[in-house]
Amino acid sequence: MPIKESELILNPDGSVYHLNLKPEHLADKIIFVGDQDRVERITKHFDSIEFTIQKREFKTQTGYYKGNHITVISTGIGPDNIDIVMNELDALANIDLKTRLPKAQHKSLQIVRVGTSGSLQKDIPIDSFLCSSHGLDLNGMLYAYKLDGIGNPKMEDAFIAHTNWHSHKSRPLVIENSKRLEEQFKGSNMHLGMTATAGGFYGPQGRVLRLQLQDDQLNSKIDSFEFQGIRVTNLEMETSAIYGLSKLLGHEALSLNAIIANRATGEFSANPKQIVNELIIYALDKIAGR
Ligand code: R1P
Repeated sequence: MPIKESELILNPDGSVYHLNLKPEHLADKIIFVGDQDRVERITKHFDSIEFTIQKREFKTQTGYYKGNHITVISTGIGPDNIDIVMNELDALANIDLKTRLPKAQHKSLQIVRVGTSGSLQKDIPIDSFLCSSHGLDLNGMLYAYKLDGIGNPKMEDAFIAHTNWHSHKSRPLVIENSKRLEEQFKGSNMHLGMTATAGGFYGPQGRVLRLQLQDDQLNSKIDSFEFQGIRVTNLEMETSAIYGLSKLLGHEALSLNAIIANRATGEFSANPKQIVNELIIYALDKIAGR
């Protein structure tokens, strides 16, 4: 049965609803950034740019970097936006938009997030790089989907017990990265750790302005959690959603983080743009095989 017009919404020009992209605009190698202004900070290094479009916070540019065909797209902030971006990118790759039927041949995309994040550990300082070995989902968006065993129930149970996780919140879910991409992007200056993905910036990440938290000790319990040598190193708002939907849709994903804050010491980078620019160069060099 073709997917109905109300479910897979296309614009009058045939592009997907939010991203405004057609299949020919998409490369197999994709870089996600949060901030729409970060797209050109990446593509200014490209040899050529063949396509640019923006709708809302979703800005896309596709071009070539040292012979590699790459799409850079801004996702905006949060797991709800990742749901939109991942589903629409997968539709471009794996659904025939004319017949509205899944294609016979599955195409796997390679997705690398180049984002910012706050460290939870004193020994992972500001202005460093971190690659997410796992996404620790604390926001629950993924529970809309049949999860088909993508989590790690033993680690999740240990985390729930360690943090005395409140039963009204969604069950934490641990999802692995693409080991192949981790191997490709690893480096001596790249920390590795489990990244917790929150569904908000303030309360959901333990920040207090004027509202009290359900558990004001949660961040310190998260940062003291350890399971088989794995600890939670940092907090941000997209990684677990990218890892989860990539696993379910058959894509490879890796999240790279520029650490711009340290929640354990209270420090914030004096020049966050610089460390993000350094991570951009690092990621592009790894794509180019350097
Ligand atoms: C919050 O300020 C935003 O910054 C981080 C968080 O994940 C969230 O999206 O990442 P980006 O700088 O990549 O957007």
